[in-house]
Amino acid sequence: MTQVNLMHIDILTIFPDFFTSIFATSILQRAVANNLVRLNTVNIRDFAYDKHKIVDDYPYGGGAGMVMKPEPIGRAIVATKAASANPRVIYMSPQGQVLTQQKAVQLSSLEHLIILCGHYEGVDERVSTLYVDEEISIGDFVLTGGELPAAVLVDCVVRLLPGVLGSAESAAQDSFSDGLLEHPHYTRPPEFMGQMVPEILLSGHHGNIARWRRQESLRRTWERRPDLLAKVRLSEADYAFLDRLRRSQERF
Ligand code: 9D3
Repeated sequence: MTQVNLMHIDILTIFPDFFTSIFATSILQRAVANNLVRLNTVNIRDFAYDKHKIVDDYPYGGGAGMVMKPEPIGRAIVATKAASANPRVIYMSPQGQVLTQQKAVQLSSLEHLIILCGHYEGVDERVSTLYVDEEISIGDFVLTGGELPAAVLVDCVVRLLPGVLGSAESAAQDSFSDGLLEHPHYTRPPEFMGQMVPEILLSGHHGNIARWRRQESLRRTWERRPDLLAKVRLSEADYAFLDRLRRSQERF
């Protein structure tokens, strides 16, 4: 069988070891073994040419913390870019656009991602200006560096590549794909610590089960993430169910 879609991902970091166990785990490892993706780390320190391999320096203008020097990162990016015709350079940064499923889907069609992880206070701004195509954040909370965000992005993108998930796990049915939270899941035993599996799931009536699941999805989204409801396309039956939910709520 011929391989047509091999995504290439390079991660530029001063902590390459961070990614060893992540890349060696379950789905990512299988994707690499099946030649669906090439995952590679590039140690930015290898591109520091002074004898102490210094990658950071004090900020111009003063202030706390250190800034990553532009030269080693610049060299690392130029060397990594040379490996393909069409690389996309992404800088994991608290100042970036917040990652969404839609963004992950877009990135999953590219052939070469170069992901730059910052540390300390971040990288010299000229690196962004000269080499970075886009900056991505994973949310409004403070981490110590870009490595965890890079791992999150890789996981999120790689699972979308054709052939990575089995048809059972298929990414097309993801909750964030249809915009609603998922319905609850149950497995055996039918009773656990006095808690029963909902009768309808044991009924074998596929029509009723599908309707129940849809309604539980709507209920959870309405209760936990009402912001998502505003963005999804709903059927008449969905609206009718949500109306009933709202009215039952008003009575208490
Ligand atoms: C709050 C002042 N600075 C920290 C002492 C700013 C700062 C610099 C560097 C805050 C965080 C970081 C390191 N974070 C990342 O590199 C990062 C990140 C994050 O912290 N949250 C969400 N997404 C991302 S992507 C990269």
